[in-house]
Amino acid sequence: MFKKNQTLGEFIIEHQSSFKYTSGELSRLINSIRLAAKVVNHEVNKAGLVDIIGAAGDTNIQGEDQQKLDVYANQKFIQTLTNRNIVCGIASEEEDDFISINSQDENNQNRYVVLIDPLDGSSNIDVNVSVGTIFSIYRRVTPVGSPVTVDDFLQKGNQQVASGYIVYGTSTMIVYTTGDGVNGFTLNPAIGTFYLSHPNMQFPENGRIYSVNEGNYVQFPQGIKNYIKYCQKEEGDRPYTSRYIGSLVSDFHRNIIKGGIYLYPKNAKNPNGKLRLLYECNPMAFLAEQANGKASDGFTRILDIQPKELHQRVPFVCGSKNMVDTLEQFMKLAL
Ligand code: AHM
Ligand code: MG
Repeated sequence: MFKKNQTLGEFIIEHQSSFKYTSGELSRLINSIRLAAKVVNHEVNKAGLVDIIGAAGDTNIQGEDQQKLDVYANQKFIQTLTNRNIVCGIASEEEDDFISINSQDENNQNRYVVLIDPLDGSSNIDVNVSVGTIFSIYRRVTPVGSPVTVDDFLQKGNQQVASGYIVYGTSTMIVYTTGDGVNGFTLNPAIGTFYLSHPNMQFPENGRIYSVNEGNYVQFPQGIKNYIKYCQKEEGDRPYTSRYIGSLVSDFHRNIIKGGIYLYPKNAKNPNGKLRLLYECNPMAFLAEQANGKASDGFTRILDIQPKELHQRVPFVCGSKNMVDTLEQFMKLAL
């Protein structure tokens, strides 16, 4: 069924018919993301060479400094999706509000909205550590041909039709799902083509890696503290190994391949956690479930949370199924 070394372009065409709404619109949309990813990749790779890194001077809605490459990636993804007239709306972690596309044009029959974190983990750029792009795609809920509203974006994660990430690492990869498993494609930079390199990716059911910013330990909820102590205890296959890149995409990517759990719990500075439900947690949760893994806020399935606002944050735990199950048991016991 999977042809290794198949190009992403070929794969998209071949698998188009397995998607339940087969108008080709979603395929064209994923193709546009592929194109923007290549452009952003080129720029990310140059970051160490030219004087492009450093804060652009702006702050985003969360009050964080924006790096220049964040701004660049944000513009590229928005431009590509807008110019190709492929979506009816875009929401970005770097924009205060959602963008309605061609809202005046009644002939705009586009049915999809995209939510994007254009460059996640951007504090890693100027130290040459991998960063990523995360995207999430929904069908609009308001009538086709009318301007999009916030309701088109505030959908539960279980309504996603596709999600994925691009990791700009030692190799650049696109990993995505349209609800039929997870596949990974690696860029051959010499010819600018993504090839199927990781067909049918699956989280191992058990893992031995835990990824968390332990600097925040004293502020974590008791259940998280107890779970971390459990990971460190010498017993059975433990202690587990601690690995934390501080780039969600890269930490997730390692854990899906090797087996592990990623945690970003609430702490004093971030009482609702740090990560954004719509731009980071939902797309990663959809990928995790499609790859036999699990994603939770410690108690509840991420994909079942009803979003209330675009930039909502949520505690996030994601990874190998049995590890997330155990974490949830610790959370319940500590209540
Ligand atoms: P960002 O969207 O501002 O880049 O923040 C998200 C990133 C994640 O990629 C990463 O896992 C986390 O923030 C790291 O946060 P911290 O430095 O607090 O550990
Ligand atoms: Mg982010």
